[in-house]
Order: sequence, then structure tokens, then C-alpha cells
Amino acid sequence: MKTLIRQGTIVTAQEEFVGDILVEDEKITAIGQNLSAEADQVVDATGLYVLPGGVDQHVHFSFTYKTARVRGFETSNAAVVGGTTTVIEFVNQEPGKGIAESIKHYEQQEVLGTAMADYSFHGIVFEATDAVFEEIPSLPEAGIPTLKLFMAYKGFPYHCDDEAIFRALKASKGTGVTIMVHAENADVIDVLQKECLSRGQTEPYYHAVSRPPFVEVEATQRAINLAILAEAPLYVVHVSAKEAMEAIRDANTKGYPIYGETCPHYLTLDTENLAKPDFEGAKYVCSPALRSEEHREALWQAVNKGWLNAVSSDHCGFDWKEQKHLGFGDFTSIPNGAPGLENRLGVLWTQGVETGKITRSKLVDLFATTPARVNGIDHCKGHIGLGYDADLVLYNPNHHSKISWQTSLQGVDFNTYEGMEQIGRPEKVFLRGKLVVDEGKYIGEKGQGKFISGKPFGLSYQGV
Ligand code: DUC
Ligand code: ZN
Ligand code: ZN
Repeated sequence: MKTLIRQGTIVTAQEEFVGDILVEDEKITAIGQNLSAEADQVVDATGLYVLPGGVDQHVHFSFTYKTARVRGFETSNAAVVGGTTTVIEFVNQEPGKGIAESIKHYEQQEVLGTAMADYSFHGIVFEATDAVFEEIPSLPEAGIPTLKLFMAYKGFPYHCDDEAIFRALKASKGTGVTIMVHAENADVIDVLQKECLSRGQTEPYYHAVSRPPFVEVEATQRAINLAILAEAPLYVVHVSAKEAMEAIRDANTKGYPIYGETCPHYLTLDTENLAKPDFEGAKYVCSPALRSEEHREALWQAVNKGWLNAVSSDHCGFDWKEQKHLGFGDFTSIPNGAPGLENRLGVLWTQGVETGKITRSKLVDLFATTPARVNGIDHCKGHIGLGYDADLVLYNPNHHSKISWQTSLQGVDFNTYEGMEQIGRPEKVFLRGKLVVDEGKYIGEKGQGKFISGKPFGLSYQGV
């Protein structure tokens, strides 16, 4: 099967130019001007931008918060319709099982036959035992070069102390495995939460009061220090505070392999959303908490300069009526997380490109190219080039819409960006050469997604 995509404006992380792309079966086989190949179908992309399919390196299709569990891979078509063709899911370590075994089990039970986007995995440490640290060097053999530990969430099964973080970092040294951390000081949050509740401050807004920026800054700086001590690379997920970003930037500038990402909600939404009446504020309960204008401006500068190298959704499909309400009367029981998998490209385009905050090439870099590299899947994903998977988004910049949960495929009863004007949309999306979105509508099949094995040493720190 040959598809010729003609006269689109092709955007990569380095450049943009008008040209044609030839797709043969699943791969890009030619890029150029006026390609004359015989094709089974010709797609006219005049007036459209052709972007590489997005790589969302921070997705939760299996996260649990107390008794609540998010929507799973049955909603992964939301990624595709939003221009993300590869998702990287954080998989819980199961009781008594290793990391790779837990991931295999999860894939067999919940992903195979269901996934509508291509996928890769990160492990999450639940049981910080010798066995887990000993397993770290062999994770790349299973195609899993990343492992996350939660510094936050005291009393939760996934909370890890400094000993666990340090041992994981030490075990990762020189193996090509990147340790990722959710950096917030769990003990300080616990004290502040208890103080709020003892004062009768139970509403969603106190989620942000009990998680001020410096609980993140402190843990980020601590994680950086531990990584330097362990001589290992570190990736800090969902950076939201200016000073946390600066700590990462400064360590990286000194030559340490310390990196971080942020998320569309931290770039665009304000803490004051948590004060919305009638428990609407619960929709904005995610961790770290939403911040103020000063932090948002610093984050835009950071993504522009490369101080943070990716923008990921941290997608968490908790429902408002059923699940967020578990925390009605006690904000500490509101499941933490914001849905946003479907909106990452639209929000970045509208709030970043259209406002002049980032270029289209920078968007591609943050949305697809660098996350592919971080996770060792850049041999086939994240770029429009010869031999790459034909994951292509034909973005129509002239379409205007309003973001709404009612038209979303995320499977929950609210949208984090509800009512936001969106400029442009993915008009057509190809997943490995197959048309899976047409006229902005998902037309793919259940189970079409396939596992993409991650290679070690995603970032440039061989030997560290
Ligand atoms: N924070 C969230 O908001 N959701 C999922 C996990 C996390 O750490
Ligand atoms: Zn997190
Ligand atoms: Zn997360």
C-alpha cells in the first residue's frame, strides 16, 4: 500500500518546508518536491501542516488513588484524535512481582487487543526491595529503559523514601535506565494537609494551599542532589514551579544529566480554578498543584530555551461525579489528576504557537521528537524522516472549536480545558501508514496499537 501526501508544510524539530511524503505500508520511504511515485491513494495536504505523530511520555491509564482507578486503554483513541500516536504508560508494580513481570502482565490483561495508539511503558516502584534494585540493570532487555519513583503521597503504596530513590539511582548508573521522580516533599504535605483539615478547611482549594511551590522545589533539589551523589541521570516529571525548573536548569547547565518536563495544564491554568464553587474546583486537583502567572511565564521560557525538554499530558481519567466526589468534605481524598491526553496538541498550538510563545518546530520538539529520544524510541517515532514510522498528523490551522468534555473521547464527565477556544485540529492522522482520523473524527480500530520497545541511554549520557 502506497500513500502520497502532497504539498503539506512539513514541520520537524529543525525546519519546515512545503513538500511531499511517500508512505509505503508502515514507513516513510521518500520526502521531496513533486514526488512522482505511483500511489494507491493521494492525499492533498495543501494548506495543512504535517507534523510527526505525538509521543506522550506521561500517561496514566492504570493509576489508582485510594479506591479510585482511572479510565484505561479503552480510551486511548482520545490520544490519536488529538494527534498523539504513541503513549508511554506508567505501570504499577504488582505485589510480589518484579517491574518487567508487572508490565508484561498488565500488557496482556489490559492493553493487547485494546490499545488504539502505539505504546511503550515506564515501571513504577511500589516495593522498594533488594530484588527491585537488582532488576534495574536488566530492564532495557524488556524494552523498558525508564522507572519512576514517587517522592510524594505519604502513606500510599507507591510512596518511596530517600533511601529508595538513592538506591534506585545508584542501581541505574551506567545501565541506560533513566530514573524518573515525582518530586514533592511528602512529609511537609502531610503536615500542611493535617493543619488545613484541623481548621475545617476541607474544600478543593486547600489542595493547593497544602502543596505550595516549595514542597516541589525542595524535593526537586533533593532528587538532583541524590542523582549527583549517585552519579546517575535523573528525569523530573511534571515540573510546575519556577524554582524547581531553575534547579533542573542549573544542574544541567553545570553538566549533570538532569532533565525535566512540564505539562499543558501548568503552562495554561491558574490555581484560582481550585476555588470554583460547588465542588467544581475538584476538577483541577492534580499534583503538583496548579500555579500562578509568574510560574507559567517561567515555564514557557523554560520550554522555549530547552531547560525543560518535553510537554506531556500527565493524563488521568478520573470522573468528577463519581470519583472526584470521593473527596467531598475532605480534599485529601479527591483523586489527584487531570485528563488531557486529547488536548495536548490543541492547547500547545493555541496557547503556544498562535500567541508566538513557541515556534511550530519547537512544538514538534516538545510534543514528539524529544520525548521519543528520552524514552529510546527515536529510531522509529517522533520525527518525519526516511525509515521512520508513518505516524503523521495533518493539522488544519483554520479550524476553530471550543474544548468540551461532551465531544471528547477521554471517557470522563469533564474536561480540564472546558470552554477554551482551540485554534486548529488534527484533520487526518496516520498511524504507521493507516488513516485513523479523518475530518477530525476517529476511524481506527480497537487493538491497532503495538508495543514499541525502548532502547537504553535515551538521553546523551552514555557511560554515566
Ligand atoms: N499527579 C497527578 O495529578 N495525577 C497522577 C499522578 C500524579 O502524581
Ligand atoms: Zn506524578
Ligand atoms: Zn503522572
